[in-house]
Amino acid sequence: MTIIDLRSDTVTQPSAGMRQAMADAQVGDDGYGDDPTINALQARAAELTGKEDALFVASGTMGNLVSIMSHTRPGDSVIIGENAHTWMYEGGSPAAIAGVLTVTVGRGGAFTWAEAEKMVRPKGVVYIPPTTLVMLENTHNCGGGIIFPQTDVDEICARARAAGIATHLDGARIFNAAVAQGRLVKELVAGLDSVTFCLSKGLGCPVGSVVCGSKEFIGRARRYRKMVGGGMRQAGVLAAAGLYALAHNVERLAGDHANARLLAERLSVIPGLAVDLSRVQTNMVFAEVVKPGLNALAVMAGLFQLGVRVNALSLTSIRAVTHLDVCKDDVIAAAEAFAEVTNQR
Ligand code: TLP
Repeated sequence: MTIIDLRSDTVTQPSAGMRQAMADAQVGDDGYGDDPTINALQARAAELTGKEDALFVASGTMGNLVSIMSHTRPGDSVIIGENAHTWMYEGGSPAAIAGVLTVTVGRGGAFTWAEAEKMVRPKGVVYIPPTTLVMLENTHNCGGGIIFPQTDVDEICARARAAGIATHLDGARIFNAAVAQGRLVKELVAGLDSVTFCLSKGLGCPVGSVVCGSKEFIGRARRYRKMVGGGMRQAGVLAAAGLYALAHNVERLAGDHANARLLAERLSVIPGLAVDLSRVQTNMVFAEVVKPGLNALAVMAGLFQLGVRVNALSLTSIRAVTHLDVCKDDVIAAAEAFAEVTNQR
């Protein structure tokens, strides 16, 4: 049976070209700053994000954690969007390791400065955890892969800066946001103090993320990366995959977005499923199971029998993600499987 895996864009296999680039990579001990391929990746990441410097890290979770640690002190409070990945799925690391309080704002992922401002807590009062960081996520995973409205990003950054509060972007899928809007990543992140982006999602690498920011910030992040066990050695073999992805796998994200739209349109006409097409903006499709007596877990299990893999994020909600290992015919076949499972049960 052919498997159509729509659980995430993290499931991609490194391509032959990427594996060759990894095999050919020149490497050195990054503990001494000697790995030329890691250095090249970090320089390229800084250039693409318009920041001074960059740091290769093991994962998006590590990138967000070392960024929080670099912007805050234990006991500070951090404003973050509702259902942000960092809040939902990073093991509680902001609280457990960085020692910060997270305060959630907004609905469905994005938020405005007006919403954030209400939750800003002042500095210099002994009993108040001061707000030192605002975190955004673009695209927003649990929001359905939606794009954070750029006017809000820019206003939040400007107003936070004026208030002496740092801003960090979980830009795990910022390249999806850029391609979908026909804009450069550096334009989208210009107002932010720091950004983490992932190589291991739609860009198709086996592992790795990059944190970008000022030289001083990256210096701090490097120290925290070491503290959490993320120091690198001859990891240029991994960085080579990242350089390959940035050269070959960015523009093609538009195809993933077109496939997600096609899937969403097909799912939206299946009785028993509901899809908010206005939220299908990049490579994710969220379908609500609205048929009485049927739930998302049963649909997921039924699809599994037919070789289609998706994730149930709640009893009613299913997420399907397109990526470089699924084509148009795959999403058409997946939609047919959804119809079969939903009609049968
Ligand atoms: N997201 C994964 C799962 O953890 C849910 C996925 O399948 O979507 N930020 C965002 C917005 C993410 O979606 C993810 C991973 C991360 C950070 C964490 O990246 P990793 O898995 O590299 O730590």
